[in-house]
Formats: sequence, C-alpha cells, structure tokens
Amino acid sequence: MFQLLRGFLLPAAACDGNRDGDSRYANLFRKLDLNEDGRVDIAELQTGLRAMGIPLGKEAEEKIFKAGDTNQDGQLDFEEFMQYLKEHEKKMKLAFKSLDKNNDGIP
Ligand SMILES: [Ca+2]
Ligand SMILES: [Ca+2]
Repeated sequence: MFQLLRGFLLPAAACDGNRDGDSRYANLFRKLDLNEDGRVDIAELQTGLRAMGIPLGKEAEEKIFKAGDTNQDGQLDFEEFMQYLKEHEKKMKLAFKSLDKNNDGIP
C-alpha cells in the first residue's frame, strides 16, 4: 500500500496543479490498460495492482471496481477512473499525512 501511496502522492505534493494531476492519472490509467482499448476491466485492475506490489485481495478489488464503475458496464473508462481517484485521493492523502509524522513526505 505504501508503495502505491508513495509513487502516487509524492509527485502531487511537489506540484499541485490540476494539469499535472490529470496527466498523473492518465499515466496510471495507461499502465493499467494492458490491451490498450481505453478501458480498464477488473482483470486488468487486478493484474495492475499485483504488478505494483499491492495485491488487495479479490473482495477489495471488486469493491474498488464497482465503486468506480458508475455506469456499471463492467469497464472503467478514463473518466470514471479519474473521478474515482479524485474522490479517494483526499482520503488517501489524509491517511498518508497521519503516517508521515515529521512531515517530510516519507512515512
Ligand atoms: Ca483494457
Ligand atoms: Ca463504466
């Protein structure tokens, strides 16, 4: 989990502009979209998380996927993906902050 938070949040702390945020999401999305069809399905999400060293378990992965898939077509498009991350990044940042006791950006 820390690995994800680190790679994901530290660049954001350095430059907090919206455009940078979007390209960060786009990079992550491209990484997850293994067959490059512009959508991430649950298998790609699972594979991606595992490749990043974060096997959350089937149940948690399905929960994330369902929460993100707002039109329930079984795929996450970029918009859904970005929306999900935007909503959850705040929470992740808070969690990260509480771990980072001396505020140097490293838990
Ligand atoms: Ca795909
Ligand atoms: Ca969808």
